[in-house]
Amino acid sequence: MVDKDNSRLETLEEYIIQSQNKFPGATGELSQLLRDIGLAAKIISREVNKAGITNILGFDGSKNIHGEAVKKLDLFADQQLISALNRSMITCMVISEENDGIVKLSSKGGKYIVFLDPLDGSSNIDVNVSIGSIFSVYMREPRFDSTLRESDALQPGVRQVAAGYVLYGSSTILAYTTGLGVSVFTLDPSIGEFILSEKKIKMPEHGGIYSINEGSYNSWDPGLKKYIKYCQDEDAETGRPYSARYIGSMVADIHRTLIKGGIFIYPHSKKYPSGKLRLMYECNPLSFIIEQAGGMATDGKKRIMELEPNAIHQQTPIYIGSKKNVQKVMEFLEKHEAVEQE
Ligand code: P6P
Repeated sequence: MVDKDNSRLETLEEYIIQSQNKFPGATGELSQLLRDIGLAAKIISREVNKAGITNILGFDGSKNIHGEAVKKLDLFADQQLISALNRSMITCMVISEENDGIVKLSSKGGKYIVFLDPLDGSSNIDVNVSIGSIFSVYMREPRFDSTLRESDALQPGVRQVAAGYVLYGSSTILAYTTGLGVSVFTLDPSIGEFILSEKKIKMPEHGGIYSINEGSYNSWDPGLKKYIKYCQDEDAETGRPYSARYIGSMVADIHRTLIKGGIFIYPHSKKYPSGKLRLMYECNPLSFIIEQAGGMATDGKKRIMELEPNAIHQQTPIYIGSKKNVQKVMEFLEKHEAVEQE
């Protein structure tokens, strides 16, 4: 595709097909799944961008499995993504934040399982702050058992075959990886196409931004308190004091971290003893993206993508971002855990 000044523009569809052509054995099914998500993202983007003038803001009166009031746009996004995946008959089931159990699709033989956070950060919808959709794709295991079970979906993040997010912000962008680096596309609403803006993106090895909700300071581990104090100390050589940035929408905070570097932290706390963010449809997919861009993601001790899931809505603490920043916070956590154990 070429622009009016004859410059080469690569659409998401073209990029997916070209990437697939590098694998002679590829069946095209994963490509189709990614295109399905791209289509749903365009439809959701249109609704998000006009939400203020249509009756789609606000709550629909129900609550999700986490007891959080469900907003109308959450349900709209969930429906659009699930119906797009259902139409192409290559996904056998979806697990989504908006549904308590597994959602079985028409194709019982579909080879993929997809986890979704259809509209992450939805508490920000009413105040026009960026929100996002997150997806994580696995091969169905065992392959051909006719009965679909939750246990088929409980696979560690290292088994993801694809993952990504859509960020509905000042522009709508889609970032995804299939394990060969991270590609970022920007939606051009005038032509309704996602256009390639970055491929094989590499994040800074270190960043001068820390991102955490400091409202829960009193329930943090001592090591984390000391790390945040370290970030705030003056030290020109290490670029401190760092800047504090917290949007309260994980996709937006992670996208900034991907581009500018730094660290995003959601620790366990008194209110969330196991952490607030969900392993399977927030932490694993975003960890896949960040690791593919050269970063790191742990729960404070273990690599996020090696955590063995035991529930589809399981929560976990997360420390994610530039490698040097995550390594530094883990030093503080380990050092102060050792002190506590003495
Ligand atoms: P808090 C949004 O509700 C979300 O799930 C993530 O997108 C975000 O990072 C986090 O929760 C914000 O939580 O407790 O800081 O408001």
